[in-house]
Amino acid sequence: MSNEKKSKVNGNSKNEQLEEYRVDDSGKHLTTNQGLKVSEDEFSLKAGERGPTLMEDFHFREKMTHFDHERIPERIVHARGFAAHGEFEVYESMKEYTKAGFLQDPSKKTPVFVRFSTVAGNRGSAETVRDARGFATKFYTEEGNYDLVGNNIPVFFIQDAIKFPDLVHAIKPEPHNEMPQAATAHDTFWDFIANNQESAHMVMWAMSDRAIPRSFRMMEGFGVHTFRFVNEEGKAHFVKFHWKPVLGTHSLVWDEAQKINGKDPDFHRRDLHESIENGDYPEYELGVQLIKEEDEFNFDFDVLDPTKLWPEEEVPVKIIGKMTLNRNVDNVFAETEQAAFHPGSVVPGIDFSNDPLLQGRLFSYTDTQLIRLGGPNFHELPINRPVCPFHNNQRDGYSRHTINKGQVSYHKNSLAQNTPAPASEEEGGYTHYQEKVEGRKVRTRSESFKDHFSQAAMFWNSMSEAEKEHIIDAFSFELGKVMSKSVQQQVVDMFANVSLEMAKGFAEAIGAKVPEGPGSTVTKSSPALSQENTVKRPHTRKVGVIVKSGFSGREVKSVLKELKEEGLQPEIISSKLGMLKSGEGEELEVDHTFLTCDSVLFDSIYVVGGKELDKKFKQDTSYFVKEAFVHFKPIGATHEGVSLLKDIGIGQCAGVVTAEKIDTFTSDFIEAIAAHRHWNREIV
Ligand code: HDE
Repeated sequence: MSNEKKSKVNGNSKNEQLEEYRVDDSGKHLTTNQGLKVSEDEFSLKAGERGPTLMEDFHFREKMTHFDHERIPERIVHARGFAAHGEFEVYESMKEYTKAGFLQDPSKKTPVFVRFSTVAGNRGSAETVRDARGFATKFYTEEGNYDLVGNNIPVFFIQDAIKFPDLVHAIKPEPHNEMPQAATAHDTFWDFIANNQESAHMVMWAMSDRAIPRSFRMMEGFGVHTFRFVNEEGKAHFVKFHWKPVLGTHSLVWDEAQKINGKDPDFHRRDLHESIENGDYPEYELGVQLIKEEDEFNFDFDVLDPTKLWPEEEVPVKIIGKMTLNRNVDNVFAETEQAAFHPGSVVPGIDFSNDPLLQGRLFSYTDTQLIRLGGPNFHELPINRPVCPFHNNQRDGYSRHTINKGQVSYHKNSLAQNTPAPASEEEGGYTHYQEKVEGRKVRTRSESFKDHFSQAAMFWNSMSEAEKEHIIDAFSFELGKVMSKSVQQQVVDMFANVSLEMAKGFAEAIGAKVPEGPGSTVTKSSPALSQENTVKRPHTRKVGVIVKSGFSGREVKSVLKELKEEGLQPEIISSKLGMLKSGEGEELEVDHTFLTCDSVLFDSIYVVGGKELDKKFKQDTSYFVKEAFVHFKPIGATHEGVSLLKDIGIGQCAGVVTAEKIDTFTSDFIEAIAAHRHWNREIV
């Protein structure tokens, strides 16, 4: 490895390992896969200038055959995903709870690879659809790979893995016409929901703003299931995992989300990719909720039920470490697409619970890779290789890379002194937590899993007024697209058990029979569930700055400088690309025209204007500002922008910051941007 390369990859064991596989083709001769230099790559070998192509043309055949096989099956769920590399560090030793090596030493950095995804859409689908998001993390630890394969919603639709194929069949485009793509707004999904009422709690999350995140960088992650932490002494705690984004948890509004899907179907991956390229590394803190084994039955939910969360006010989230994503992949297929996650990839100190959803997942993930990645050797793909050595007696199969030496490939043996040999617990061998289990073989569900509505009601009770309104609108949209009146009514009646007020709200909107009650008696709420209570920071927010030549140069430049210093990203929008000249002669480069970007792609709009504003400029500005206004975004205006805003009909109101002179404008505007959205706005 060259010194330059070494310094780039040093200190991150996964990156060092990947370096061995990286190939730089630039500046090289073109060869076949056998290494033969190719002299011609544009014309196939023919019998005569105008004659047929010859079978003998091995270069043509190799090139075409490879091309013909370039696609692999996409993931049946979570097909649309985007990933990045990074590292994880624990804040303090978790020795008291777990012996997991990567959770012991705050000075140790563990390489990670995280793949975010939507669930329902296919690999080419748009990204800001209403859906849960996958949040799958592979920790490359010294004890083997640990995969935390989570979602951005802490509960799941179903309680038993055997129902997963039914759920997914219902969510996916309907089989007779393959519509709609990446959407739950159709009959089969809602028919499934109404007839599988354990889904109520997750549906509440899916209809909430959580299902349309602003960015992968601004959403929480959850392990969903209850796992076990086991310490050196063999003592176990039930544990739930949380990822808390340092930038807070923020969402789009539905109208905006739908428009982004057209304007930039890559919105979320672009955001992640650009942030990392800009050095604004996404950060998430790892939190754990811990319940003692002896307290298993002390709650009003069953800890094994994946449709239940543990309210943070009852079981606090202990923040134990931080993950930083600091490197984009080199090749999306090789890394993101070939990454194989599996909730069963654990390390000593982390174990499972009997959650029947988790138990089924432990089967499904290896099975799916066998078809997707074409055989049993997918663990050898560079992205999936552990950074620690691995040895066993598994051999052969499609695409085997390792060359296992020697005559022995079985255990027990004497010819290789009975190696590779199992390791004792002291030597790091994984031992399963010795939970006592006994029971009859039954196909049934525990009574303790049968309350489907209390936590759904708690979720509703915890929402702010704006969030409640969004949930009613989401149900009204989704059910408004359902053709079957019967399914619509079944859903209305089902969700009357969560909140009568809510069910009435959307029943009216879709012309269904308004339910009469009795409704829910649950009054509990969990403030941690509302995004109103999240962290609010202006960092990395995109500000679309609408400017024209003749603008007030010095002042505007100082606003832009201040915004940048505070970590915001102002981007200049005007009628044409090129340079703008201020009244004082300063120059400003235009990043986008009104055509190449859109209001929905920014977190806020700052109207500056300039001299001699023509009708078209005013119309375009008006469109951008009005869109931002109805999406409750902060809007700023200075100089000529102030009167432009007045002409558009936008006066003083929440989140609109104007100033003839810039005095305190920038700090007020930044504060408005940090607030994310301003719901207290009369939209007429
Ligand atoms: Fe998955 N899930 N899942 N899932 N899941 C897959 O594995 C499955 C569930 C999750 O970025 C598949 O490699 C079953 C819950 C993520 O590569 C498949 C059940 C949670 C990803 C599969 C569940 C998840 C997957 C498809 C019910 C949150 C993407 C491709 C028992 C805790 C990982 C693949 C990536 C992917 C099965 C439910 C998260 C088919 C059977 C609950 C983030 O194996």
